[in-house]
Amino acid sequence: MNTLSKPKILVARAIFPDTLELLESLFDVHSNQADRILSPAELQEALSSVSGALVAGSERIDQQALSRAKNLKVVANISVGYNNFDVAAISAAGVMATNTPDVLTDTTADFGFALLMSTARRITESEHWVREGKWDKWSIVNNPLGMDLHHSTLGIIGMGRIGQGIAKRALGFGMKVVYHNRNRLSKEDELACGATYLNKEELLREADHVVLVLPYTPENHHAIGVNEIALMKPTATLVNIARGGIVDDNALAQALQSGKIFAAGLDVFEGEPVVNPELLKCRNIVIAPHIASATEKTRRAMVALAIENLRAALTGQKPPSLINPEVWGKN
Ligand code: 8YV
Repeated sequence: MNTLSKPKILVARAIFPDTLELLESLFDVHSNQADRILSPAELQEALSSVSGALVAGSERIDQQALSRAKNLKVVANISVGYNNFDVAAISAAGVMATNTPDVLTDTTADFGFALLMSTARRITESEHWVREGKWDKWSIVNNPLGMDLHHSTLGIIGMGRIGQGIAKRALGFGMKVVYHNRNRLSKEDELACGATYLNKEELLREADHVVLVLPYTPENHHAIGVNEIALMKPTATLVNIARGGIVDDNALAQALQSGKIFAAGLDVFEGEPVVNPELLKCRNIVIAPHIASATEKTRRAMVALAIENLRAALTGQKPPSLINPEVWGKN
């Protein structure tokens, strides 16, 4: 293939250099290795001349972004969650949309569990305690005292692949697992996770630890706010590895500051990468910068799957993780 016949694609965020080289052998690549997030106008401009685009959660793909994208056939998200996509607008434009499920399930479930442990056992707070020179204040009752995970009740809201992965890890800790999900799991899947279905209110009342792994949709906006937090135990922890906006961050900060719940572990935030200053004031919080899928092996696997989706779409094959199959074969 000479350069002129290669389809033109956009790589909207920096990717691994060796992967970029591979892409350049297949496509005429316009990449953003500088990794400055494109403004909506820049994204619209960049999409106007390409057949495919590799994007991430930082790129909002909606009617405005697509308004000049006359040749675009596929937008491939390097992410399993796709709340950055207006799928209806993408489908209306006849464009295929893809995501990266499965390849990040175990890494993300590991991280969910790590954040849960770190939150319940106050690991980052303890580190600050040591760095502030307070170790000499050690006493039986004056250490940062945490909450046990083993033999406690874990409530998982959002029981997809990652939620189920967390449930399976919890079994090793002898935890009782309860879950809430849009659709109840099959008996077989419930058994494999050792998980019991509860409605959301029951779960919030019963759980010692609540982990959020549900997709962000308009219905799930502030699914955890003042009223939901009020149902939780004062000794409970809340972990969010799903999306910012599912939790009302102002309400959470207020609850953490007034001791309505014990602690929170957050990988995602409303308006990230900015973190609500009231949350930053809380000592009983573990903060991570949206790193649940961040191991090199998994990020490479996500990029590889996104590329495979893009390559398939541009060579007349059905992409392996097509979100909007109704568009398939129509563009
Ligand atoms: C990504 C994620 O790192 O896959 C997801 O849904 O949240 C993360 O794995 C992030 O969305 C980058 O696009």
